[in-house]
Amino acid sequence: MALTSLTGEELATQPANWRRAATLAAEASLALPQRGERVAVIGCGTSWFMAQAYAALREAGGHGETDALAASEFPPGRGYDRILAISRSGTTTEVLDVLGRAKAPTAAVTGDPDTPIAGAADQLLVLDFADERSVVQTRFATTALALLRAHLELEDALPAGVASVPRAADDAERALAEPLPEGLLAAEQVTFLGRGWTYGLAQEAGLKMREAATAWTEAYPAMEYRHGPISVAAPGRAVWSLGELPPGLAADVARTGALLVADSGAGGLDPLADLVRVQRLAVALAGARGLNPDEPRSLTRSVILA
Ligand code: F1P
Repeated sequence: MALTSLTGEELATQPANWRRAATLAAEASLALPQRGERVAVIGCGTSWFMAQAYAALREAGGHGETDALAASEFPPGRGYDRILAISRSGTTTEVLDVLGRAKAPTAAVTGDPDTPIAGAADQLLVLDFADERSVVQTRFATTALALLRAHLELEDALPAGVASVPRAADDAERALAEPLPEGLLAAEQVTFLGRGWTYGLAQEAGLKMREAATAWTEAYPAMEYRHGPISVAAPGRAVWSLGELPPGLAADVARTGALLVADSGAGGLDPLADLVRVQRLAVALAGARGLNPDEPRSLTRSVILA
């Protein structure tokens, strides 16, 4: 891979960042959701999708009911035992608003402690080593998820079949080293699919391609795909599953003539490492389209509303 962009350079550091995050899980544990608590995880954009992935992992692992909410859609009347925010910048207005009004204990995972989130959250978990210069988030987001996933493992609450973070990091090394699946740079459209915790990853995969390369992408829970979205699949377009496909879906996609990428999950790459391949594709596609992934159209590091 040509490392000619900040985004490309930063995404390549993910394995080391995930391993480092995993070593912090024990000391972070008091600020993180405790077993049995009813938790809301909030964020915007990429951070919301990481919240979705974590929420599904935590609940599937039996650690407790967990809602993932776009900060702007936080339902003020709901009772939670804890609110966990994810925000790389620490300045996102909607996240700060929820933390400011919260009635439950709050914690925030951030890349920058010298920001308003330090005053807004009761507890701060700082992953400054994973902060980024690129507007387009890659390593901060996945490192935040790696920390939360490692904490679930410490709590014996990783769902069956979900590997430890160091093993995911090994897979991410592979995802960085191996050639990307063929035919995707030429695809006119890509739909990403996931189930459970990997649905958040699918959402993030689609967003990454839009942000870095202005690509036409969509993302759905895999079992929703037959309920309409499959109409978009056609020769020259692609479907990429983060994690295993449900039975029968590969054949359904094959009938549309779309290219299918479905080699992560059981027996294949860790789904989080598969997201690293999508990030690489997004950077490569930007290059192929003459775009600079470090200058994503209409985006800034953080949305700060007046
Ligand atoms: C979240 C975010 C990014 C998005 C854009 C604006 O920021 O929505 O995901 O790509 O750059 O900000 P943060 O709260 O994690 O800093």
